[in-house]
Amino acid sequence: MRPTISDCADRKITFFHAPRSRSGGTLSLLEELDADYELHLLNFKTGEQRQSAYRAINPMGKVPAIRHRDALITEQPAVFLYLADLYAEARLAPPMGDPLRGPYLRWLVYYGSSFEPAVVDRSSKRDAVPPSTSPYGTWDDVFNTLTAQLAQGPYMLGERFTSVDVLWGGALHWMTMFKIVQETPDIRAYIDRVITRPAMQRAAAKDAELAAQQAA
Ligand SMILES: N[C@@H](CCC(=O)N[C@@H](CS)C(=O)NCC(=O)O)C(=O)O
Repeated sequence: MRPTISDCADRKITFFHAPRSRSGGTLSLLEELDADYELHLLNFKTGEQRQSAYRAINPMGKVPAIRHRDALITEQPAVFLYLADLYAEARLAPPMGDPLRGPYLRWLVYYGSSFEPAVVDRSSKRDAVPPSTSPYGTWDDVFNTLTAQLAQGPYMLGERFTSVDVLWGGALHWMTMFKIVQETPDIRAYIDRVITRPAMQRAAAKDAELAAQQAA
């Protein structure tokens, strides 16, 4: 049998992270996976992410980004897919052939391709484009699709906790905190279920420590 990526001994990645940013979700996932990584910290306050040294790594000047061997992976859904497959033994990614693989891909990609664009449009009070030309349709479509899925709980894919929940639970946590997304009882219960996990708590404490270090 050909070796898979998970058989490879060399699974250490470089993680490009800025405290208190979207890359906090990846920090949580790395903690859930008990992954081996080297941290490359960026200081948003000094605009380090927009300077040439980091642009040479990620031309978008954004985090999260990870590097594994010669490959750079950006975009949260891709980063989550890559890491959860790389550390498959943590069982946060239903494998190929598992009936949950399709829904798993769907909900990770939906987050980046529909949900975030909808949230950003809504929070910046942009004029909506016609639903048929928008990547997500309408905010109501997006929100109702999410709440209908969560109502089936306890996790996005039902009984099984996956990396999808690390992404969605963490994002809904900050989005409801900043009142960008409306908090319903199901959403609140879901967030609490996810963020109280020991690994999620450890990641939050690490992120706070890194933020404090940068502020000092
Ligand atoms: N499409 C990207 C978005 C990443 C993103 O917007 N990251 C923000 C962090 S909150 C960032 O790096 N902002 C710094 C900047 O643009 O200067 C993804 O899904 O990962």
